[in-house]
Amino acid sequence: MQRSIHPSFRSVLADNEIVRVAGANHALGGLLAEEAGFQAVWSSSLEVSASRALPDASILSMTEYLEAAANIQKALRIPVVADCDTGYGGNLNVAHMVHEFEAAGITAICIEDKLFPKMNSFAAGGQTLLGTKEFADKIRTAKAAQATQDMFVIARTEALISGLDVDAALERARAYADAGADAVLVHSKVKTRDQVVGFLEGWDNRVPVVIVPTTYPDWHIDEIKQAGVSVVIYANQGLRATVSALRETYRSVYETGDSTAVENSIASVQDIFALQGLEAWQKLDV
Ligand code: SPV
Ligand code: MG
Repeated sequence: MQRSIHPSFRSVLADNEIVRVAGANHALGGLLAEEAGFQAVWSSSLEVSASRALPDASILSMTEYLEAAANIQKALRIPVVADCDTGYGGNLNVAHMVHEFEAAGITAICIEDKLFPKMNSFAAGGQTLLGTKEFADKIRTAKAAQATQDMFVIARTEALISGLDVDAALERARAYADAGADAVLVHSKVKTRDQVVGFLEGWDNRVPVVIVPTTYPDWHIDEIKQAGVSVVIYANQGLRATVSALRETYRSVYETGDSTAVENSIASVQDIFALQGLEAWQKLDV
């Protein structure tokens, strides 16, 4: 029974025209995403905070997010892309973060151009951005801090989330790419793909583009590929599915007084054993 060895995110991106990434907050969730065929797992700040019943508002520490990402990565043969929020502070926090995530075997991190402490992109209320130059400096710091060529740094602009227009998002993304970002993530919370399509039309492909189609879920992967996107992150569908499934299961067991009604819709104990790799572990005990 050996632990999984995973390729770097950079090599997965080189081998795939489009990389599909699923959000998770623990190793088992990551394993199920891998089983479904995803090429990488997003260690989501929303999911990790929600798993602690806390808001996605820079409340947990860098160490806690690192532990979550590292635990997912240890179980997988596909790479984790770690959602590192704003980089947990200033430039030196970013450097420390890169050292720590890289040492833990994480090969891709994403930082966003909001102010620390940040608030989730979909929460009510305004968002304040860091200046373009200040965030470009964070990207420069992150790139200078990495120990290996493998480490992949995604610069995420929240320009559209904060109410700025597509031109502003493009200007920021260009500055981040020029500062050394390996890819740019453009996030949008409008209910159509229009803003992101506008961004892609103005983008000169100097680095790959990453999107998170949470509010425009009807954009099919083939069309996304056609539009020139390289990485798609389904950031929180797993978490939302878990909440629905647990809520319904607990409700049913409590209200009916036994668990007969849910038996056919929940995983078997044997299924859980298989996901745990129990058989291989038992063989280890010689
Ligand atoms: C996350 O999954 O934590 C993200 C995406 O950063 S979002 O929740 O849309 O901000
Ligand atoms: Mg996040």
